[in-house]
Amino acid sequence: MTSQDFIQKEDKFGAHNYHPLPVVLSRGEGIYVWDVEGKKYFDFLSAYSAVNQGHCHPKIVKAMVDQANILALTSRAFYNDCLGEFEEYITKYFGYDKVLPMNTGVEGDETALKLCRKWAYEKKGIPENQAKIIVCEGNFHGRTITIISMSTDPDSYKGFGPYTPGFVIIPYNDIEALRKKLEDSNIAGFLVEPIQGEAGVYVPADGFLSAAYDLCKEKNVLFIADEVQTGLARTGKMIACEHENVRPDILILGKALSGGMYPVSAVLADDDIMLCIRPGEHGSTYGGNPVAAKVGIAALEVLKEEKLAENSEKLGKVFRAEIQKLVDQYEMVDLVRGKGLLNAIAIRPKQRKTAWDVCVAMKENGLIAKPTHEHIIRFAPPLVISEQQLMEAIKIITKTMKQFI
Ligand code: IF1
Repeated sequence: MTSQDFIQKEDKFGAHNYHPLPVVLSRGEGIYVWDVEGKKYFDFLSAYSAVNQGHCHPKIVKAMVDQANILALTSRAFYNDCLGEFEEYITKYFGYDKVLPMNTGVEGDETALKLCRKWAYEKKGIPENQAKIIVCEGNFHGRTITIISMSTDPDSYKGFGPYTPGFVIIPYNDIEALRKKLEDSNIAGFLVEPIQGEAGVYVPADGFLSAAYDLCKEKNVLFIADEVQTGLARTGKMIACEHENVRPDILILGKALSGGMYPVSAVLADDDIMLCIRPGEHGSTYGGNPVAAKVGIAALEVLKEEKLAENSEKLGKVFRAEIQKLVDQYEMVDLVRGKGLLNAIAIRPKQRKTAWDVCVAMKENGLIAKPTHEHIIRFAPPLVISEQQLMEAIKIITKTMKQFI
């Protein structure tokens, strides 16, 4: 079967909820993927930062396969001999009292919202059903009905109402707006992405996160960080909040917590918050299963053993400096922004050419990335990339941009 055949099959039998780049992948290793015709690509999406450790990392594969051969799923109706080890490992790793394991990122966000509301009623004393949570314009936290209820992107929410109430939306990166909304004594939490991914890798002003955290503390409001995409070494620190020495009250992790092997997410908090949820009040069939526990430990170990935060920090600077040369040189390349190896290039559309056309051309040249909005391309390679490989990839990006000039 050719790429076209595979594409047609998906088109015929699958729901049309995606519009993928026309490339059909069948193999991955480290920073590379291969299509069904055998062509090799640099992967500059990394499954939206789920494969920070690189495709099919041998250590993570081994953890998964070994455990899958022993015991894969027990449900949480019984204990298993892997979960406690994972819980101890991840809580010590990030410095929290407790963890609540789930599977997908959006489940992590939902869990954090439930925790926050429960804490608000039990600890803060907000009257029943009155708790509100502040969120930001341009947010992306997933696809469930509650999560899209806080979205400001019509593609995400339109046609899916009625919506879950209890959210207050402020502009991202607007500390004064936050200060104002925090005057309401029914505010329980502030949910924020340290860098907005879907909005186009939008980095807030230096000091925004720490100022927001301080304001939350003043008002006894929980600071909740969605680090599903920004966490786990992607931005040059283990979590992006570290750039501003902020320790979130509730920390949400996902994606690279499995290195792309398997859906593993986690919510971390201290006892005062986490113990507000009691037996029977929250959970998941698969959350915290033995395979997820082993995969999660291996994925976290790889980040430290291979110093991926340091590599991300260092090569992110190289990437932005190199792309800045294109910005200075070519009118079409508007700007580059990001932190660590989470970056985006904005292009000025030319002769009706969009970021999509640039991504198709880059694919032809051997590098795959994804547009977000009309004119922004996200660049997020696996963090195991070397400087030499990065320079090769930049050559492909440069060559492609030149084709459009
Ligand atoms: C898709 C974007 C990225 C996330 C944050 C929670 C979740 C995500 C900060 C939910 C998921 C994804 C999912 C993917 C597209 C994507 C995305 F372009 F939409 F914004 F990464 F940049 N919090 N992000 O970024 O995690 O439930 O999917 O595991 O196809 O929807 P999930």
